Amino acid sequence: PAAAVLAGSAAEAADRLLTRPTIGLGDVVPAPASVTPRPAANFVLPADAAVRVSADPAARDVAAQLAELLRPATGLPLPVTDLPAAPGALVLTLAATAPRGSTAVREWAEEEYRLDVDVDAVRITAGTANGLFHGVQTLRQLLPTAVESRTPVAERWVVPGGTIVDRPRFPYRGAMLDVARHFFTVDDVCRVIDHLARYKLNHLHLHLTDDQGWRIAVDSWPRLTAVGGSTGVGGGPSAWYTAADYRRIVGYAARRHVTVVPEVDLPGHTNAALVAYPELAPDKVAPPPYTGTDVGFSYVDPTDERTYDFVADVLGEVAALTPGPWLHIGGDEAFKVKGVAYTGFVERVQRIVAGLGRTVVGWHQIAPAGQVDGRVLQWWGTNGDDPTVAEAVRRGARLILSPGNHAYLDMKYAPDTPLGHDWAGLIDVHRAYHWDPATHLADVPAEAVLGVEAPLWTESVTSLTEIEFLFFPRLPALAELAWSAPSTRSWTGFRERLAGQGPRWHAAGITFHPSPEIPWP
Ligand code: TNX
Repeated sequence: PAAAVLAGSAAEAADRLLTRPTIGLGDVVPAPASVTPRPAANFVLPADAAVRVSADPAARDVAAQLAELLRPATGLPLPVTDLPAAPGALVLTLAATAPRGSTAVREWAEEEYRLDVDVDAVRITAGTANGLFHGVQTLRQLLPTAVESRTPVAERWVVPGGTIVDRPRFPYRGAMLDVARHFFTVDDVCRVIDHLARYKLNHLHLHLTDDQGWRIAVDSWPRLTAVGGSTGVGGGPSAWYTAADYRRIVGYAARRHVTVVPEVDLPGHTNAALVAYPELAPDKVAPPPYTGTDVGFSYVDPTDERTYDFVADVLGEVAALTPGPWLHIGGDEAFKVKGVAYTGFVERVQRIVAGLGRTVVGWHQIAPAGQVDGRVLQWWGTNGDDPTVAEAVRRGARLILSPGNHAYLDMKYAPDTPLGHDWAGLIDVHRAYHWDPATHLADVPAEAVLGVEAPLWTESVTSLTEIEFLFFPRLPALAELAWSAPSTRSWTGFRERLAGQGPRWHAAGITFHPSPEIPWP
């Protein structure tokens, strides 16, 4: 009997050793709000694990996505079934009132979730489906790196025990993709959406129109794409999104709790539209198609009523295809439309957007135009002392911060890295990470800041691989600024946590810049 006891405890000890996770509960990007490890409560995914979920269609879909995420690498069936839970399960609960284990009735913050890892189950609880979705992204990072494999791997699927309670600092967390300078297919855009979702970003801004190309079909002005969509930087090819393509993007994003923000850039950056419809041009003469990379030379005629018919038709059709609340009207670098001609134009366009029941977003150049309810300025400056923008905020504008010298993903990492520009400086990972969105702009209160967006202009970017090289590892840095409270994060900790993402990107086939600032394993 003594030998049997000994053998038993040796087996148990060996088992405990195997069950030890390689990842700590706090090794998550972006950093969670609160992390309470329970080392005795590690969970191992059993072969008969099922995903149990509240009987709500949006919650069920998150559960289905969790199963889809885990099946390729684990090779397990992972059926998705309704609650109540059985042992060994992954449990997703939509709790309108109080989370498990709490006595007081508690309000869930927007997008908040709670993740409880115990020996018998992993439970994700949230007030809304987007909270459950974010919890799933956290769980994904707590599983062994091999979870990123597209084919089955022999692995003990250990999750470190304990509790995470997590919520975002800012409600708007996004990235922008310029599909006008170079076009990217629906599949490319969907993969970009996956990258956003992984790091809890919830907005994708599509820069749909520019001098070099018009990329969204508009039924009432068909030459915009037929003619205006036939060029890009450096030449062709002819490419744009049909209404069906765009709906596919919007639907794919919605399933991942990402809102699409469409931009129609006005009154400048419009050469492609003028080639298609010379009646919109100030001299009524079609300019030659433009395939270079200069800015600021083109504009639609702000003195012609036909221009406003065009704007109303285009924004009306784009709004009809877009479930989200935002319509981005551009407004940047219209150097040839000055003073009241410019502010008058922007004010009319803002009223058109308001008339469509949508919220205006514009680059911060629209600041001098009159306030319209709820409008949002996307600030892309490089000097945080901007009295014109501060004044617009005093008149009621809100802000999305995309400082050119911290958040512009088309800037180079370092002098010797390929791809990108340097007009706003070089942006290594530390520079992307080292600023505070709440205090970045002088004389602007933190409450005016809706969040952060990382734009990727694509004059020099031609493929998904190149997008990924510029995104990773800076996009997760900006995602952490937007999600995590300053008290939960530091550069030192971020470097370590980010390092752990490298092998995951490698396993998932994601290209990244192996920045020398990060201690990659
Ligand atoms: C400025 S930033 C632009 C874009 C260019 C970008 C290149 C902004 C609102 N406008 O048209 O693509 O610089 O970095």
